[in-house]
Amino acid sequence: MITSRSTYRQGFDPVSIKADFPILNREINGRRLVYLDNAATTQKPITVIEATRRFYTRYNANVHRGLHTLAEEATAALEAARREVAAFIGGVKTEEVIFTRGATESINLVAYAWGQHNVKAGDRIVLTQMEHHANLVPWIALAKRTGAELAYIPIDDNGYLVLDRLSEIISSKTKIVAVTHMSNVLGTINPIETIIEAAHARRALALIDAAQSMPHMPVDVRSLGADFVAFSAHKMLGPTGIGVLYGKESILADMEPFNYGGEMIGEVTYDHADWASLPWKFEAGTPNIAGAAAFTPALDYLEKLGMDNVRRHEHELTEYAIERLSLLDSIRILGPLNADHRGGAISFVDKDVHPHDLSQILDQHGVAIRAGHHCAQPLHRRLGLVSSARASFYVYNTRGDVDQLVYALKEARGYFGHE
Ligand code: 7TS
Repeated sequence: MITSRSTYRQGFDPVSIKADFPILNREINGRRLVYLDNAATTQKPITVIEATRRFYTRYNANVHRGLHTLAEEATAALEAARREVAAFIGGVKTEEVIFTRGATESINLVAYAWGQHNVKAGDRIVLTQMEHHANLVPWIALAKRTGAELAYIPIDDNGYLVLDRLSEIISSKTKIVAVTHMSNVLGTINPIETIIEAAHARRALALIDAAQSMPHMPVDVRSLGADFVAFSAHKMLGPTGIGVLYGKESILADMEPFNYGGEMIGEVTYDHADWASLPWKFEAGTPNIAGAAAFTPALDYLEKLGMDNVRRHEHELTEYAIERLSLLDSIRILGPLNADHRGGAISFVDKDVHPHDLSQILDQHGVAIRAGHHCAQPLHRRLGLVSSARASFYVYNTRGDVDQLVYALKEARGYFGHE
């Protein structure tokens, strides 16, 4: 049962939300599944699962090519998803919504299709010390190809960006500033408005990695003024294999394509081709039509809950989890301790038990968390760590889930002979 925006207090009930997610009925090792790996991927409500089934049982066909009923319905589903995304992210034009395989591909698209033609030797690419590899490695590769340099906005020991030297780091040589909105390790919500403004003051572009923010809080890309925004459907109740690159129309219009082939062309001869209009110029080949068809109900679900309510629920849960985890002396939480400044991805280390061991013992208690470097090796090194454990929340998580996490952490310590 989902509720309208206005009835948060009476209506936002994660227990009844749980009932919409069949997988959450599973038992793992004889315990109720407590799924706390939402920063990696979220579970899917029945409406998303049904939409996938409906696509393949009712109107599977290729898009933009056929004139038969199924082709028209499949095309309509793809374009309806695009309209829904455009509305969800703040009312942008559909020309500005490009479907990709996910946030990773969205960022690679910019690093190639924009970067290759706009970044040259001696230019600067600015990132932060807390980036996921998806918003790091494509830029390292671009810097290597072009001879550009990389510069990093540093973090402090509490997991906040240090902005003191921002106008120095974003120098006049800077061509793009690519920053995560919410860290997948620290949970930190970054002051991206300030960073976008600083980038624009130097005539640099700003790319926002919204893989962790778009699913968890209202994000209005138009009012932020970002030039590019990347995110993935699978982290926001939708299917895997589809994501979005938002780009300002004027910038996308000037860019060369990323991939070449069918679907993205205007007119082709044996020795010449020109490109389709936006957004199809960037969507070569058969797109993930089934994915788009199932992305729409995921966005519907979040819209009905209301993104303000989603944020409020996770804020409350994060506050509770930090409070409970802070009572465990052996645990060090990474990132801000104030839930106002962070999302619900909480990474931590136990002074005695390795994150992989924690994760395995927690699994014995039905609790799914992540252990490792979470695709942020340089950040872990900066924190003096190799790996960490991470619990991350979503709409269906409850205080009971946090209690089960804390209980299982204590059990894990006991298993290894610690108090
Ligand atoms: N950016 C951030 C901030 C992320 O957290 C992730 C995925 C990505 C980009 C890449 O998204 P993808 O859908 O293209 O893979 N983060 C994680 C994680 O923290 N654990 O597994 C995937």
